[in-house]
Amino acid sequence: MSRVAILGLGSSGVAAARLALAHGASVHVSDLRSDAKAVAQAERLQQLGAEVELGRHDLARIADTDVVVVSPGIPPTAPVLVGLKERGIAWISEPEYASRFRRGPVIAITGTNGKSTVTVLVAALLRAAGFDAVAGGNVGSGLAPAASELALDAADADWWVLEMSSFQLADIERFAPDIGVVTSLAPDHLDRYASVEAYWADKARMFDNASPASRWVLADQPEVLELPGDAQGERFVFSTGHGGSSLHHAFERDGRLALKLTPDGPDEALIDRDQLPLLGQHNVANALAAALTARLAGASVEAICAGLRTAEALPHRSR
Ligand code: UMA
Repeated sequence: MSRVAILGLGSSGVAAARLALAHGASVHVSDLRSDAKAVAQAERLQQLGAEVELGRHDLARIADTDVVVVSPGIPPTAPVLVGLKERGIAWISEPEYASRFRRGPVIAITGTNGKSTVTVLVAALLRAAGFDAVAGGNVGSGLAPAASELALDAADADWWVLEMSSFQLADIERFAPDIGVVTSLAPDHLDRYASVEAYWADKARMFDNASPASRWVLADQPEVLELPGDAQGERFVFSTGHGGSSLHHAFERDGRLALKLTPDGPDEALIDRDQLPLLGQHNVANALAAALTARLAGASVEAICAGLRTAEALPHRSR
């Protein structure tokens, strides 16, 4: 029986604990909180067979396991992670753990702005094309489940579309998306990172396990185009700059969104910009990123057009 330690009793910790228990692991969960909500969550997991400790992390107990899964809200400077590092104990993020139970292709979407909208939209476009596609990961806010919930309820779906935050990418090990998307890069989370470069470096970990079969969908922004470095795989670029160029695989031309997957291939006209229900230039970029990704995943142009025409904005989210 594998022994799994889970740090943090938020939505990702609870989901990872349920996943580990469902696979017969012996599970130890701990969280510094001990408020009423934490107690209620702990009781639910205890009923499923987990050992839960609130109010502290017992380093010796955590070290005595095979896998340590860390919640994204726990920074590397947290005493528990510093203590594990001192003992030479490695840990992984919750989507890394979840993806070990995945038996099909994965699309990963990261970036500073746009990643939630693109994640939900890619899944919707793939469903419009008849695929069993599920969105999850960092999205949160009740809009999509944690990756571990997908592993529990949709392990065999045709496509997983996972939003990955820098915190989640920081602690991957084998995670290797079939298609990876970077929507944009801007300074963010500087309360946790010493520099913007350190934040972007965690996002760049998405490319760590690249193979020649990997496909990368990148915004036409210098920082984004540089992020993969010399990672293997094919690059595709979306741009809201008018007209498109030989560098662009998704673009807007004469008021219409279009794709061009190969330099010699045909333009594939999508919908008019005015037909996109999502407002604002940033959502044109999101639509182009999602359309290009869905097309690479096998959706037809017709299905993508139908999905774009009925795209819905996420409540209270601009990104
Ligand atoms: N904790 C400890 N020990 C510590 C520090 C914290 O036990 O030393 C505990 C806290 O008490 C808390 C838990 O660890 O109970 C941390 O939980 P969490 O903050 O990781 O929250 P989750 O509910 O698991 O939500 C996380 C993501 N949160 C963060 O990254 C901060 C959610 O992203 C995500 O939806 C969810 O996993 C499922 O994947 C939210 C977010 O704001 C939406 N993300 C940031 C963003 O989008 O900018 C990155």
